[in-house]
Amino acid sequence: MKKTFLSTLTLAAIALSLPAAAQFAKPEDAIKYRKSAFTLTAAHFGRLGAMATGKAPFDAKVASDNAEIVANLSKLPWAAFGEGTDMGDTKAKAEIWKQAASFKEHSDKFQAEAVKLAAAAKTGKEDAFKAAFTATAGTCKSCHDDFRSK
Ligand code: ASC
Repeated sequence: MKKTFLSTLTLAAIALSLPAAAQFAKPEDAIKYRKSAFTLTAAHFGRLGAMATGKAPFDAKVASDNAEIVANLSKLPWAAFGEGTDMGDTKAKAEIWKQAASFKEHSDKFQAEAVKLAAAAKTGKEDAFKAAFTATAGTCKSCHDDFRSK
């Protein structure tokens, strides 16, 4: 049991540190991976959004659980934006690779705000949750504005 858990952790650590090219056999695989990660992120972020905008009642446990998932998912897509993954079934703009430092800043900002959102949700305070949700949603939007085609 313990050994399995440690192996899983080791594998996860390796997966997060491997260069993108080593993780994905084909560019389509990388594109599919990052789109899957964003699909999951949107689903869990959407549950938070429903509560943040009053479309669903605030439930501290649901908020905390989903925000934790978003914070974890926020780490995943970036390794799948390697060279050669700009073409295909993707809305990714060429600017991602042309302005790589700016794209990295945007992705770092999202990850940082997602961690703060998870922390805010954990307090169980609705106001703190809503403020952190708004801040995080702003990082989604600004990256989409610059780096995702309509
Ligand atoms: C969501 C979602 C996004 C972001 C973005 C925030 O719920 O799916 O892409 O929020 O709309 O502006």
